[in-house]
Amino acid sequence: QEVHAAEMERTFIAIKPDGVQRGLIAEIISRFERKGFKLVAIKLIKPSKEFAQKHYHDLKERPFFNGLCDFLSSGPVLAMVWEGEGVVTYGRKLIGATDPQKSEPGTIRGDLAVVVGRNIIHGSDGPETAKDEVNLWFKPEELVSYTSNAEKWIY
Ligand code: FUP
Repeated sequence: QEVHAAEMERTFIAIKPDGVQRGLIAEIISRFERKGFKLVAIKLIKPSKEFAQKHYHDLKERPFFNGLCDFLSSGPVLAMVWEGEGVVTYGRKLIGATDPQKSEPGTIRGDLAVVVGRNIIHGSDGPETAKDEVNLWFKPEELVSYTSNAEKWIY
């Protein structure tokens, strides 16, 4: 079945400073890759606190906002865009519940994290947020459109 790249859903996924420092990059990328999602953008960046505040603007009234922004800007973050059918919702499933004490085993946070303030990964929570976050973290020319050989065996 032919599926055109232009119709394909995209989501923003970031490995936070704790995940990078703990050496979990390959483990996490591997889970998205093996599922059948396609990597279309990736870069390692150390966000400023101001940038972290933009990323988490929806949470600015929450008591943990300041600590959260300090944390996100405390070290390198691996920013990515993943593409595939249902990738926004299924990406959240792969990631697991926000609080790793509540995430199921088998999920990234369930298997690899212990506390909510160090939950190693971010994933957009809906299609509109995904568009906003992709635009915040990436320039259009950083997104790579291509056909992967595996696609005809996935779709
Ligand atoms: P999620 O979409 O799963 O990343 O969760 P939220 O957008 O609700 O929260 C964003 C981040 O805030 C979480 F990843 C961790 C942090 N957080 C806390 O530190 N304490 C809380 O009680 C809730 C969230």
